[in-house]
Amino acid sequence: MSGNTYPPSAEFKKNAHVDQAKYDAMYAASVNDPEAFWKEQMTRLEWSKTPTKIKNTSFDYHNVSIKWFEDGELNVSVNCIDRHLATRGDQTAIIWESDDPNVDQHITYNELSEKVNKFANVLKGLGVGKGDRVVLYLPMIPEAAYAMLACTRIGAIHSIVFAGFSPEALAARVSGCDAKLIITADEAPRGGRNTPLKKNVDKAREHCGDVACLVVERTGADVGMSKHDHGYTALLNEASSECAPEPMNAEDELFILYTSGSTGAPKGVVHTTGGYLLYAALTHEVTFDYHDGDIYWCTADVGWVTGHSYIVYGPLANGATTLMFEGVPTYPDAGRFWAVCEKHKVNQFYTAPTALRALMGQGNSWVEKYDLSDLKVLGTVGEPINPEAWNWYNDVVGKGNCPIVDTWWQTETGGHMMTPLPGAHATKPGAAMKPFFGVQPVVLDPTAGTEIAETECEGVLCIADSWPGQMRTVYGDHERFVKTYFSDYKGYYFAGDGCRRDADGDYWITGRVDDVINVSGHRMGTAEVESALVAHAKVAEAAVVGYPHDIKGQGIYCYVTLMEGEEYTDELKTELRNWVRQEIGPIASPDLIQWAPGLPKTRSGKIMRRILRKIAENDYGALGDTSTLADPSVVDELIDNRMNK
Ligand code: 6R9
Repeated sequence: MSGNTYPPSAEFKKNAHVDQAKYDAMYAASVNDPEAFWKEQMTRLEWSKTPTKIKNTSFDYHNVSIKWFEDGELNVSVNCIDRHLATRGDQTAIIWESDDPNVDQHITYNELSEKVNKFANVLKGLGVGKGDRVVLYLPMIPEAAYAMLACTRIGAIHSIVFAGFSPEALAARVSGCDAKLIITADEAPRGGRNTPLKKNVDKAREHCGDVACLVVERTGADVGMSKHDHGYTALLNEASSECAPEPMNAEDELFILYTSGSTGAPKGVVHTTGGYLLYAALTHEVTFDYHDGDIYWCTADVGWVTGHSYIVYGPLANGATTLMFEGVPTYPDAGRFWAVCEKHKVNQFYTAPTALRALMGQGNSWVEKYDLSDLKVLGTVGEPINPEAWNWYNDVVGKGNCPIVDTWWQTETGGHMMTPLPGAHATKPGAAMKPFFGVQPVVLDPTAGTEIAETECEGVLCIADSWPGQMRTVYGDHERFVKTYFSDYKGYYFAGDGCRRDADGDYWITGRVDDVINVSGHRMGTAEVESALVAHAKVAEAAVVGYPHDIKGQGIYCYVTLMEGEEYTDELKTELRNWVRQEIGPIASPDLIQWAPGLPKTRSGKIMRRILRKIAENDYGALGDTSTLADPSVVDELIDNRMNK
């Protein structure tokens, strides 16, 4: 099953931070003596108080507790800005590429410092202090990075809500963390169209109450300001450019980021200051083989964890030049990614398989038009990458010269957990390959919950010990944290993914083993879409599953039962699609709705999703045992419906 392997070139290996021998030695050190390993690594950060306690962690179900560097003190903005000023004040920190291909901006570390200090004073002026929560609902503009860093400067905790989420979803997150302030923009230009962010905030406040709002003027549109609203530019112009950094304990909360799980509403994943930053910085340097002077571009949005760790915190902690892109891959045309790579001489490029699949379908000429000779390393994240897309990335984009790092990780893990290192490992199309330093993956038998000892095996992926970037808790609900990640397989962190280990001991992620689906690299709980559907007055019941989708990886397949007497019409399907977009956001828009006058249920009333998944996949031969169903004829009816669609 291993297929072709792609070793790094001799030249690449020669210049790489980590080659095979170094990886082996460092990995062994990191798991044999984590205390010593991380004590040495922590010196890559600047601490105002050096930690003496390194690791204090327990995965014991009765007492899950994760602390790293717990008596250390530091400030994230100092690490991402101040300590670079003496040596690289005039170096570009952020290259901003606007939605409009004719507009860009280079922001030096000196300029970043000035903006962040001023922004921090603006926040203080609005009454925000240490420990307060601030929600960011912003386009991909430099002010998003300024806002994040300004929060860290004063010890406020940010919670970013992706600008594609609806007012309803925004309101839930604002209330969920009891935010003191929302930072937004008038509008968000993307792909030539403007999303009315400030108007969305106004709608959200109908649900979550009158939280104060700071409005960045991105397009200058007239958005109507109430007494709860403040214009950004005027306040920034008045603010002092000096704001003393708040010394933070390593375990003080840095940010909250809501993410979907298999049950219930999204959870507020909590990351803390020291361990997270160290892990983001180390992984950024090692995984991408980032060298001083390189131009690095991650195409994610800061609304997702990838944007947190690999647009802002990791790169800036390393004094890197990080590119931030406001637009979409297909605007003004399908060559945009490659045009930006050529224009800014990008060396490391990090994107999602879904974008590659979409661009692959547009033909090679879009890539071939541009000079991509500066590219050195290519990365992917967010979902399994199919070999076709991997090969296209390797051959057409990388011209066979750029190692591909397929990075497996999660919002919960803070940074890369498994990935090939570009100068160390011969990559395999679709394999996440090797654990990062300090990460101890195990493959468990799903039912017995025991570790599988054989090298070649398949099962559920768990992690046996803590690493510094690990989430610490679910905001306001430690019990949920324990229940979600430590109760199915006692003594381990359960990631929710399945995996295969091949004969060489390399890891392949096979996808989620729970009710989470991955749509265009966006993670979604099927339960969230179901609860949006049943909130519609005409819907009695809904069951949502993923099905294979050529571009998105997985599409959203909804089985819907209507209230007694309602009519099953095509118009209603459209109405339900729009309804879900409004409840959650366009990313949750159902791809297929199938009317289901009956759903397959066990006698105890549990929906048999396994069967629904198979029907959605058009795979009727493998429905398995249907004898426990209360009414097996329901299945035939669903299959008939599916086939007649
Ligand atoms: C960083 C991020 C996490 C889930 C994760 C897994 C899937 C991410 C992957 C991958 C296969 C990869 N996933 N990277 N699957 N190969 N390289 O995406 O975080 O949004 O929390 O999603 O994404 O299923 O469990 P998040």
